[in-house]
Amino acid sequence: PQTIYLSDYKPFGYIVEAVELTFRLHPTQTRVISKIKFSPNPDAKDGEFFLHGENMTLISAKINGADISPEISAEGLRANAPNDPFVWESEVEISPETNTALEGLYMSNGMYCTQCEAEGFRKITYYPDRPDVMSVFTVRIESDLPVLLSNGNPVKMDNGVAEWHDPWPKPAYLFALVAGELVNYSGDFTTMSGKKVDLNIWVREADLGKCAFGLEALKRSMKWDEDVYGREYDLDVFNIVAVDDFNMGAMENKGLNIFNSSCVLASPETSTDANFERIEAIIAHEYFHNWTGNRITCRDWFQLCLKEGLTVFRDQSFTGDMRSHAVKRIDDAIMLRARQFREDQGPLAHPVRPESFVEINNFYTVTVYEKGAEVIGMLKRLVGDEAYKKALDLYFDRHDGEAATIEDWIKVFEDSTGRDLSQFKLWYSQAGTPHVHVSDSFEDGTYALTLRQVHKPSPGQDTKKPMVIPVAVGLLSPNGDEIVPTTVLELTEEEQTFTFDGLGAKPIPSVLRDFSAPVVLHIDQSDKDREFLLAHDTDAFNKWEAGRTLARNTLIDMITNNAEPNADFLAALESAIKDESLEPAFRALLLGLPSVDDLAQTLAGAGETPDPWEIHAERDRLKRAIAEHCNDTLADLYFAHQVQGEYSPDAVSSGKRSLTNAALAYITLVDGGQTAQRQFAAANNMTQELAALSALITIGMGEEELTDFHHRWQNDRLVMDKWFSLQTALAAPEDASGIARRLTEHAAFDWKNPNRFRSLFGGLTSNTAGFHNPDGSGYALLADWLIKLDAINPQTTARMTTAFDTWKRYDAERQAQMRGELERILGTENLSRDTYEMVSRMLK
Ligand code: B3K
Ligand code: ZN
Repeated sequence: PQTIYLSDYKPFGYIVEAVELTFRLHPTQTRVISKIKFSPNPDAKDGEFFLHGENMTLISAKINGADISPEISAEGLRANAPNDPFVWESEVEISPETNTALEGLYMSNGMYCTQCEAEGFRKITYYPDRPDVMSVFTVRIESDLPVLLSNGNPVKMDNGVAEWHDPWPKPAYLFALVAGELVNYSGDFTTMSGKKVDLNIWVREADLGKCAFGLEALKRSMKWDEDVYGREYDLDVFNIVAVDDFNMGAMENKGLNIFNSSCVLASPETSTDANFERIEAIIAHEYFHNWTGNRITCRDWFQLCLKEGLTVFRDQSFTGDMRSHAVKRIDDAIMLRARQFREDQGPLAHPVRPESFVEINNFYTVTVYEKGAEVIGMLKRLVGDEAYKKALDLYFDRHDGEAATIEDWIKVFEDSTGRDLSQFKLWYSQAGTPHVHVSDSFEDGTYALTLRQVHKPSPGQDTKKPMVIPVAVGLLSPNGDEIVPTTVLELTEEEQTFTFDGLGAKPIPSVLRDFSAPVVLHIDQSDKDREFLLAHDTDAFNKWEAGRTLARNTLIDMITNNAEPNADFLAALESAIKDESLEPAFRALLLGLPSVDDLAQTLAGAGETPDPWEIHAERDRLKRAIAEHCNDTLADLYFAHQVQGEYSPDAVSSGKRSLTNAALAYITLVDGGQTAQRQFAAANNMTQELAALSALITIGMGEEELTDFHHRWQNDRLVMDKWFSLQTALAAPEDASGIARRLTEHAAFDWKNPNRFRSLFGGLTSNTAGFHNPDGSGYALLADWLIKLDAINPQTTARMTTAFDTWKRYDAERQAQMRGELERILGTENLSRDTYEMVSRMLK
């Protein structure tokens, strides 16, 4: 397979003035007729006329009305084109029903839908399928299906024919088409300039009762983007469609967002608080793309973080504003460390802006998205809120309607602040998680903090330069007062010392407040200091972090030295969770422990060989110790914070539920399951039901409840996904792979549906100890199924191979087994390019 390099970028030889498409829909013989006005691009030297096109039959091709016979390959077609403006016409035939890759035009439960990002449009018709080619699209759909949708505004709706026009020039990856027997849940929004926009969520009739929350979330997003970024919506309608078969979460197609049904449909009975929050965030994310992604898009796919990092940053701020900034920041840090630091630690590490790829779909990663968002957060922290706002206004002004680059983005900040950001730009090109080592001293009233940055090698990058790292710091006096409020230290050299004068006593430092940079912090603080910070830090993130570090330290001590759980930690935790001045959601986070994978990452980072079974056992031992030590407190919390009355997914109620359910998980370890059984029986919403069921499964009970759950929910596919994932995710280490294998034989295991496949196997691979069964059964089972899935759906397969990306962490036997499975996958005949690239990178 061919590797594409950022350094090879060349503009396309032609400008696309306008595109007219006609679709005659048919399950296996859809005709796509295109009429496209091209003119030579004065900015391009190479005028070759090459159009991408895959998996289609060319029926006819014309230039300026005359038939031509282009040269056709597996990737597209080449023709001789005039040096003047001309009209290209073609007709192709494609087969949506047999398109199991779910890329291009495909069918899901009788409905037609599309997914074009990144390079799916080339499976629909011949076209320059690259993001820097932007044009105005008019689309005509011919079909007997009642609902026919495309981008932009509706022009005409007759029986069997619909016409749509999108006035905003866009790249082909934002094209979308939907046709089906759908109904709409509708509403409207009046924009800041007084324009009324029709809003619709299109679903199958049975799902109409699950749309209300999504529509309200959409309205909140539209309002927030006006209030906070000054961005107004720009079409008469905004449509969202829910699809059951979808490779990812959702897609920001202009005016026609397509969503995995799991990321938009919600009801109290079927969705958890976490589902509601995630749905709100994804709706916001896709909506925010209208400006950061659609109005301003990417010049090429290497610039993916330009739209994704920024849009994630925006959706994170939105969630913070809607709910709690402290809780959101902690959630994001947990997720970044669990997934992005893990990626950075292994063979798949790559810069936020990669420099080469084989299959771009493999680079929709936590590094591009979440680390990309962190980079923007750092930029904002360095320049300040006002300057950030000014820079963003300039960005929208200067680049509206363009396909931009990271250079353009950085330049906007340089021009509006006068700052030189060339060193900051290293965040886009250097892979890996920086480590920051902190030491301190105190003399004559002066406190000195010395920060040193260390960069480990990553694939293709042996040595690295010092980066700009914003380290937010505050100082507390030994009596608990904050004597130096948060200030941002800019670490730009390998080592720097920062001093604070006029202090009466040696302060206790609170370093990397609000998780101000995506780095691993090494600071030699005593347990006493951490307990002090847990009790007194004014920064919510570091307050939580102090508790988390204490938990991590005692766990590492238990794992490596067979130590007893640290009694001081248990006492400090108990007093923190009792503190009624802290919001319940925050206290729930304090009760969470680092995951098995997280601890394995920590041990591997320290040069040790983690054993997931041992980690799991010690983590269980600490959980029991907490449950016993805090027994009465947990019971008090559980009863005192129960939410009464009708279910509402708001932040306050869901925060209370997360606290009572965190307590329930501990209570269940010592009460034989009776509280959980009672909660399960009484639950009137999925949050309470699932938390109780999870607690029971974790102690090896819940068999009856699982049967009952299955019985009640067998006709709800989203709830059944939970049923599958719960069992594999929570199974005991020695049972997990056997349970997973048994579930693959269940009649409801529809492996071709990505949600169902991910629920079973995503559950298994999230069960770190279960997946890493020393007998290799977890590895073999996953590899068998990935090989099977690759033949029909490369994208989802390639993504799930990342379960193996930690293979080098483990002992020789586990390594050999995992490597063996990776080699078996790589040796599969007709392996997809997607999976080939992922597995070969992991084996390198
Ligand atoms: N832009 C899409 C992701 C497309 C993934 C293609 N493999 C969703 C999002 O980030 O909003
Ligand atoms: Zn996105």
